[in-house]
Amino acid sequence: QNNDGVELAKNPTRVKPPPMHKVLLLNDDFTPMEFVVIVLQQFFGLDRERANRVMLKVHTEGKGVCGVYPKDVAATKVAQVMDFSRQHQHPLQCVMEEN
Ligand code: TYC
Repeated sequence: QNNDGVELAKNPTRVKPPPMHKVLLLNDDFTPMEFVVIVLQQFFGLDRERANRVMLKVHTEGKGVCGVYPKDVAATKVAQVMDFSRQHQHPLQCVMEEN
């Protein structure tokens, strides 16, 4: 029996939480700082101060973590940010990586 109470013939009992994935923004020379701050607030729930801090980290260090989520949630965030950036004709890149 796994930890959802479901009987399983071969699958091992799930003992670990689902693997988490970082969502990162990458720096570029063209996307306005203000647009990145809006993305961080709108899609990652950061307040303006935290959003500004993450944006400046990406700007100076090349990349920065927006949040850490289960795989499907992380993939949705990446797709939403990429769509939003393209709609506004900015080259902003959002990627995910497993922890
Ligand atoms: N480097 C950009 C600029 O100077 C700002 C920027 C920050 C772009 C973070 C992308 O993920 C990014 N306008």
